Amino acid sequence: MPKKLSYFNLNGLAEPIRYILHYTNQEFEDVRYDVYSWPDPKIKASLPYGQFPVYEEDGRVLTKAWPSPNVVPTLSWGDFVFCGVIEASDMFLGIELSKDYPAVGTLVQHIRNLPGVKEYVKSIGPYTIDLARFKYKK
Ligand SMILES: N[C@@H](CCC(=O)N[C@@H](CS)C(=O)NCC(=O)O)C(=O)O
Repeated sequence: MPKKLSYFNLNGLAEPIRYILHYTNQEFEDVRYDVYSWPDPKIKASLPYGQFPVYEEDGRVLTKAWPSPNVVPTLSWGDFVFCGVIEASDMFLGIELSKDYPAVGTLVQHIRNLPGVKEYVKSIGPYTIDLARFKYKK
């Protein structure tokens, strides 16, 4: 069952999906586009709604929705999405939300330390963003 997730080389909307796929030990192609050279008109035109993330499995294309398995009894896909929102907010806004909201930090750390996720997080290292290099304007 070939699986493919396409997004920018950033955490953003794709990272919770990556976490879930790593945590559930699923092999997938992690396709990443350079955010600083976006938009690529050819690739943008090939996307169902002109936007990422796009998830493909067995020829089926899923976009504008996130895979939503109930991952384990104590964690839902919403926890993963929430973790991704916090991480992306921290990166884009240059803040550390968990400093003011320790419970948030506990959940984020819990997810980042899950088997599969932990090794993935270590392998990619921290994300950074330089907003001044963005070419894309809506
Ligand atoms: N509501 C949409 C949001 C998608 C979205 O905003 N994607 C952004 C990246 S986070 C994107 O592809 N931006 C590039 C563009 O619009 O050309 C969804 O959930 O798929």
